[in-house]
Amino acid sequence: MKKSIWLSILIGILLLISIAMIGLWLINRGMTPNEHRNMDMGTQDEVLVLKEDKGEKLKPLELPKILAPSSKENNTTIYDIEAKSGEALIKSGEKTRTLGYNGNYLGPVIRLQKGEEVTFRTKNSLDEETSFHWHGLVVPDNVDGGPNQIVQANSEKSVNFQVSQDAATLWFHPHPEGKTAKQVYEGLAGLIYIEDNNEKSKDLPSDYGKNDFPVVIQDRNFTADNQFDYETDQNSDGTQGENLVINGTIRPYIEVKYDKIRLRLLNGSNAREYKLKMSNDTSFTQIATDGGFLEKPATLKSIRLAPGERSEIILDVAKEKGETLELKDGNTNVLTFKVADSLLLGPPIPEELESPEVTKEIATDKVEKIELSGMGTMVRIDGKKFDKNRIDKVAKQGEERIFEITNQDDMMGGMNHPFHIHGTQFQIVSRNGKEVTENERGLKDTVLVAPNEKVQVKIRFTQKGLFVYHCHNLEHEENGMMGQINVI
Ligand SMILES: [Cu+2]
Repeated sequence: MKKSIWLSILIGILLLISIAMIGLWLINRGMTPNEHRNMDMGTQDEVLVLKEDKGEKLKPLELPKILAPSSKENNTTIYDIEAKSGEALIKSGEKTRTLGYNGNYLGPVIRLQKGEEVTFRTKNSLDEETSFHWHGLVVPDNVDGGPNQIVQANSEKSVNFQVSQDAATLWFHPHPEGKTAKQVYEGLAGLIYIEDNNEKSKDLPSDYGKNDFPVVIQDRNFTADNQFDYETDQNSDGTQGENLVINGTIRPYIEVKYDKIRLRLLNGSNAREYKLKMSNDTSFTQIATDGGFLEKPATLKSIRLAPGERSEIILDVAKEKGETLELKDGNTNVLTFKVADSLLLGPPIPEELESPEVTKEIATDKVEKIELSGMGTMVRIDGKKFDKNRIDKVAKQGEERIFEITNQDDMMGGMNHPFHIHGTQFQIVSRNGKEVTENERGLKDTVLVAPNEKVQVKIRFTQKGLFVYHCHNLEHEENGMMGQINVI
């Protein structure tokens, strides 16, 4: 009797072990080598280690053109923006087949004034659908360019809106469901600068390409004949490359002729995070986050940038005349500065930056929970994958609320998710109940949420319509880590 009970328990245990093993085998079958590496390490860090491409010579940093208006009709400034394919000399040797806006790779800088009315005449000259999304721009849903505003191949679409927000460094990129990650990887991304009177009154470095530089940081892989090969490099936990490409330049440098230079940093990578610092370990000054100026400048020795995030920093090189410095991510050089022997001196960085009109005070106890979870193809928001026919949340225009974003740890350790929401800017209240550091207190549209972290943000939708929110690890977005909020 006793013997048979023990026997059944033993058989039961063996059965459970074999079911678990079959389950693990099934999960493993669908994984790429990188995903296996992730499993071993428990994080997405260093899936591909960045290398500084010593085979390439130092080259001047490529500077995108400032987009000139095509015309002005009535009170509207009209800009033409075309998504097209091309080729660019990024790595020495053969040219790389690329995508770009109005050019071969990346896009121009679109400079807008607060209060101005603009029309973007967008044209899709690709052989597949795309969309034109203005990341961080506070506009109604029908001009936002999200996955519901597709522009078919070889067609055009005009959008018209009023620029209503304060000075900020925003960006634009495609957003078609299932094709965003590949189109961005191949080159579709550009910067938008919003300027206002407050910014002009602050006397900040603003001479484009002289003491005010766009810095679009991306990581890419190249085949032996210098091509991007998105399909092969694609990783369901975020596609990473081992070469850093800054504004389309490998190993870029800037000749610095001013004592203070402003860098408008954008992490335009699909999935890689950066922790940037100076080679001589000096501190720098952060003046802006995603959505505009900090109330007061913040002094930092390093800054973390997740995919989609922007940060404006000012370097003071007055003590480094004649020297060469680097902005680094770990041991890899991001950007080299050749500081001139004599420097033009600019005014000090102002102590107050933010426009007095910015109203961040949101008094509400209405908490809306958002739960991020999973890795690879298993990523979800609130347990669900994206369905463009489903509305996940509803908000009232003008209503204030707190979004409490959690990142559920899982058996594999979880992943960092940069959470982005369209059509508005928000303010981070706390991480795990603690106040955030001063450099995260500006307006944001993308916030990094680490495993087991709980981030509260204050949010108010001023624009109406159906907006998406998603993980800005673009492969997670493609894997369905996206939801929709209807603002009525
Ligand atoms: Cu994610």
